Order: sequence, then structure tokens, then C-alpha cells
Amino acid sequence: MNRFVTTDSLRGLFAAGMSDMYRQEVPLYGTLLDIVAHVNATVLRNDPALDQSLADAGERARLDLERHGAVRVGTAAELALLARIFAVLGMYPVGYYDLAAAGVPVHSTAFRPVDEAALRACPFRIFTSLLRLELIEDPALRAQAQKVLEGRRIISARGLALLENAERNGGVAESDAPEFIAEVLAIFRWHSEAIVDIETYRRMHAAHRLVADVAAFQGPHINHLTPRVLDIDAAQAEMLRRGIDAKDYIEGPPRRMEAILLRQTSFKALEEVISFPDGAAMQRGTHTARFGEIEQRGMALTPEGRTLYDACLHKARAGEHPAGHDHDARLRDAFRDFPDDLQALRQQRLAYFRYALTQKGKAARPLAAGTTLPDWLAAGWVQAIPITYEDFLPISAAGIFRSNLGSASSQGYDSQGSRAELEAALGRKVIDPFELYETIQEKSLEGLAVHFAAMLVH
Ligand code: OOG
Ligand code: NI
Repeated sequence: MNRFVTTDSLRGLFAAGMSDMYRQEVPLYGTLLDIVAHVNATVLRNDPALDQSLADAGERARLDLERHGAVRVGTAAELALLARIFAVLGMYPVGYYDLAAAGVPVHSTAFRPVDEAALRACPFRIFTSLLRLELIEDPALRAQAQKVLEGRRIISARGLALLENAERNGGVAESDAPEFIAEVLAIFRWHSEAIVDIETYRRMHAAHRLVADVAAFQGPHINHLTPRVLDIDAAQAEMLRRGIDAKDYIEGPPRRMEAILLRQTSFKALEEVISFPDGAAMQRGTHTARFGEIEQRGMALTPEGRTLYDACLHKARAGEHPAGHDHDARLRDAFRDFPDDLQALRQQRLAYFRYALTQKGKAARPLAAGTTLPDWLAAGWVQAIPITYEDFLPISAAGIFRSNLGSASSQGYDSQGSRAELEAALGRKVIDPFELYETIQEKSLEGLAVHFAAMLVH
């Protein structure tokens, strides 16, 4: 008997494997994990209410395993291959992110699980960017990078065979799982040998550092793996205390009572030794790509909430001082317009909520006919639990890219994003994240409607 491994456990194996691999490759990542474990334990000990609300949201158990990674591929064919692999792992492309306007010649999507049960089991996500060579000015260099990329194979023959098996059979057999995961991990490992000579590397690097990062190596190395922390200000302070070269400030919204979206910080990219082919010999050089990031996740916002978020952020950014001077104060001021209590966020439909029966609700006597959500909430029968944001923020992503690429790249490209092109490469449309949150909210309401209607007939 050769049974299939569930998609959720395959993804769990993949996430754990990536974490082990990255810990070995970038020891400072292990330090970040220590910081995060310490901060999370302290927060949970001091704030039993938060501990309980994480448990209510079904996120207490997943917290220690929760990560996102980021990779960058060079061609549509490579993106299509990753999409096939991630589908076997239960990860689907959600959202379109255009980073060209922020001076990064890529567009991106995030592969992640989409339904509630899968998110609960293992919410592993990978922010995946496709290089847009058409944005590189020098035609000769563009052609050369294209040729290098078309000539490389990022998956082994064995890995491809296992993938095809999984697709044909509708799953990965238990006996194949360890090898399949090992082959997938190998795609994302670091290569300390470049596949182009140092002159070519330098020209790619001069066109844009990202061209060198993608096209000068054998494969799409994972460039960071981000754990989830419950108090990012504490984590940032601890990074600085330990002398880690952290970003000047935290990306995203300011610290609030009720956390929204995503706040992130990172340590700057490491300078790593690379050997470049030089005839029959090798030549030493360096490359910076890999860094460490920590994030705190808050609640998902509706389109209205997102518009208000963007407006607040825009206000904060207007007239920003170059070195991030008084960044936090400016951000706090700009976000005064953004309600900071759950009831207002819910009543103004700024955020998404999952509605769940409380203990009191479970024990409630049959209801009078015609009651609705406001009655259930007022009676304490139903509780509104904010839905955690599972996605990314283009402005933060651009800030993260930039702080790791150096300031030379802050000039934006004069280009519109090209969602259709990314979707053509994926062979499918990207999923709208708002629809996913909306579905979770609606399903919870439908469940309650059924429950209370059933009470009526008894
Ligand atoms: C991806 C940057 C985006 C985030 O957390 O916003 C990202 C990259 O550097 O390849 O990971
Ligand atoms: Ni990231």
C-alpha cells in the first residue's frame, strides 16, 4: 500500500525543511528565531487575553512554525514550474504586486494556502518575484541575461519526474515524500559558485543588482525566511541590543492597540563570498542578497480599510525626512484617522471578522424569531474575531527590497505593472485576497444563521 501524504503535511515538511536549510546557510537567522521565541513567550505570559484570542482564532498552535520566504525567478517557464510545485504543496498564487514603480524590476505574487483549515494547519507562504528583463535598458546585456536564464535548469531530472508523478497520481506517495521534499528544497539552496564570469556579473549588477542576483546563479536561492513575532517593537529593540545591523525603522502601520495588516523589520543583507568561473580557474568575489526579516501580523482590511490605510500612509510619507527621522511620530500622527478599536473597525467595515459562537451562545435558549448579528453580539452569544492578514504590502515589500539593494535603486521605472503577463506565465489568474477574506467572513455568518435557525424549530 502506498498512501498519499496530505497536502498540509507535505507543506509542513517543506516549511520545516526550508527553516533547517536556512538556519544552516545563514546562522544569523537562528539568532532571529531565538529573539522571536523569547519575545513571543514573554508576550504570551504577560498577556493572557492575547494568548486566548490567538487560540480563538486558531493561530496559537501555528505561531511557532509560521514563516514566509521570498524567492526571485528569471523566466516565465521557471515561474510556471514553481507554480506546479507549490500547487502540490497546497500553495496558490494570491495577489499581484507590481514593484517597478518602486524601482525594482520585478512583479510578484504570494503562493500560500487559501482555505481556513489549510491556513490553520500550516500557513507557509512564499513571496515569488519574476524578473522583468524588458525593463533593463542595455539590449546586449538583456539578451545575455536572457540566454543565461534560458540555459539553466533549476530542478533536477529526478525532481521533475517526482513532480510529474505527483501530478499524474493526484498526490505524493508516502514513500516518495522525503525525496520529493529534498528535491524541492535543493531548488532554493544557496550557490556559492556563480554561473557567469565576474565581468558579466558586474555588468548585470550595474544594470540592476537584482539582475545579478537572479541571473548570475544556478537557481532561485531563498533570500529570507521570516518568523512571526507578537511584538515587533520588542524584537526590533532586541536586534539593536544584540548589535544586529537592523533597518532604521519598522515598515508598515504604526504600533496600535489593534494591529492591522503587517509590520516588518529586517537586518541588512550579508556580503557573501562567491567564486566566479574564470577560464579553467575560479575568481573570488562577493554578492549581497540574503537577509533576515521579522514580522508582526494584524487583521486583514477590507478595500475601504485599505484605502484609508493607503491615505494615512501617504500623509505620513509626504515630506518625509531622508534618514527616517521622526518616522514613528509622523506615522502615529497620520494614523489618528484610522479607528483603533474593534467595534469601530467592524461597524465601519474597515476590517474582516470571523464570527463564532461563544460558550454563552452555545448554551443559549431558543431565540425569538428574526434576530440577527447585532442581537447575537449584544447578547454575548457571538464573538467577532479579527481575521489575520495572510498577504503582503507592496510598499513594505519595496522598502525591504530597497534596504537590501542599497539606495541606488530608489528611482522608479516608468512602467505599468503587467498582471496579464504574470498570469500568462502562471497559466492561471492570481486569486484576489479580498475575496478570500470575504469568503471566510461570509461562511462564518452563514454557519451562525443556520445554527440560530435550527434553534428556532426546536
Ligand atoms: C521579496 C520582498 C517582499 C516582504 O516581506 O514584503 C517580502 C524579496 O526581497 O524578494 O518578502
Ligand atoms: Ni519578506
